[in-house]
Amino acid sequence: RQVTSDASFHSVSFSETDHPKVLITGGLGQLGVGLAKILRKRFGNNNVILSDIRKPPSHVFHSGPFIYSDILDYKNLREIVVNNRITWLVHYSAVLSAVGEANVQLAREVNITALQGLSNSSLYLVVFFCFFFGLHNILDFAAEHGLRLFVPSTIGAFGPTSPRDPTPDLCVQRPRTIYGVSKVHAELMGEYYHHRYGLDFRCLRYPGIISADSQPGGGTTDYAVAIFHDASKNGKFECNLKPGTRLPMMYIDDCLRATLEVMEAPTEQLSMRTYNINAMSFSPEELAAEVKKQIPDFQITYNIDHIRQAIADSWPMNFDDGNARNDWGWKHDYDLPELVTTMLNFIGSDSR
Ligand code: AKB
Repeated sequence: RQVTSDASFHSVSFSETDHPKVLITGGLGQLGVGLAKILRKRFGNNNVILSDIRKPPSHVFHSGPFIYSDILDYKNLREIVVNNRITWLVHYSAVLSAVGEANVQLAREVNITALQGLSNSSLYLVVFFCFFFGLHNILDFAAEHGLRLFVPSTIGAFGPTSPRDPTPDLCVQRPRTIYGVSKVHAELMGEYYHHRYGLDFRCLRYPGIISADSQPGGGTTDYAVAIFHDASKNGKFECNLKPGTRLPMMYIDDCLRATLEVMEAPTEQLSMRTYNINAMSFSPEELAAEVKKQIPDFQITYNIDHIRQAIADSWPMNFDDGNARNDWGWKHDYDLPELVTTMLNFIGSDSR
C-alpha cells in the first residue's frame, strides 16, 4: 500500500465529547489487559475492545469485548475498525529488547514492517495483495480513518551516545538493539505522519514497567518483576544484571494512567508527540535492600546475562520527563518503597 498524497486520507473525526471507541492490539501482553480495565471503567465496557492473535484466558474473555486481530492483515484490521466504529487505536504488539536480540528477524517483522522474506514469487503476490505491514499498516490505517493512535516507545530508544543521566526528550538516539531501532522508527514515522497527514499520533517512552499479575515478555528490565515473585516464594533471587545497574522504572498503575492521560490531553497542551515519562530509578542492589526491609532473610545473588547487561549499560539511568509534567500534568504516584510494599502485598495475597 502506497500513500501518495494528503488527499488519500479522509479524516472521520469524532466529537471530543463522545466516548472514544478503543481498540487495543497485542492486548494479551504485559499491559493490554490492565489498560482495557481502566479504559472500560472510564468509557464503558463495550467501548473498549481488546484484541490479539492468541486465545485469551477465560477471565479476560469474560471481562469485556475480545476479538481476534492480526495487525499484519490489513483487511482484518479494516473490518474491525469499520464494524466497531473505532476512534482510538492503542498499538501494543511488540517484541521486547532481549528476545529481539535473540531473534532479530522476528523483532523487525513485528515491530517495523512485516514483509516476510518469502522466496516463492506467488507468495510474494499474496503478501502484496494482503498488504502485510505491521506498524506501517497501523499508521496508514489510523491516518486513513482519522483515528487517534497511541504507540508506546521505551527507554530502549536511546543508546550509549545519548546523555544517560538524565536523558532528555530530544537528544542523540543511536540505540544498539533491534527493539530500540524499531522504536525510534515508530517515533519518527508517527511524528512524520502527524506533520504530513495530520495523524493524531501520541507516544510515551515507557521505563521498565513493574506489574504483579501480568508478566513482561523477554525484556532487560524483567528482573525487577521476577525478584518479587522469587522473594515471596523462596526468599532468594538470582539477578541477571550487575548490582549497580541503574535503570528508570515505573509501577504499572502509573504507566496505564499516564497512557490514559496523554490520550485524553487536549491537542493544544501537547508541545510534542513523543514524551519521556518516569517515576523512579534504581539498581538491583537498591531494590534488594528495599525488599530486605520487608523480608529480612531475603538473599540476592548475581549471575550476569551478558546480552542483557550490555543492553542495560547502553540505556538511560535517569529519565527527564519534565515536558510531560509541564505540558499535560504528568505526576507519578509510586516511588520505590511504595512499589515494593504494593508488589509484595499483591503477590503475597495471591499465593495465600
Ligand atoms: C525491555 O526491557 O525490553 C522493556 C523496555 C524497558 O522497554 N521492558
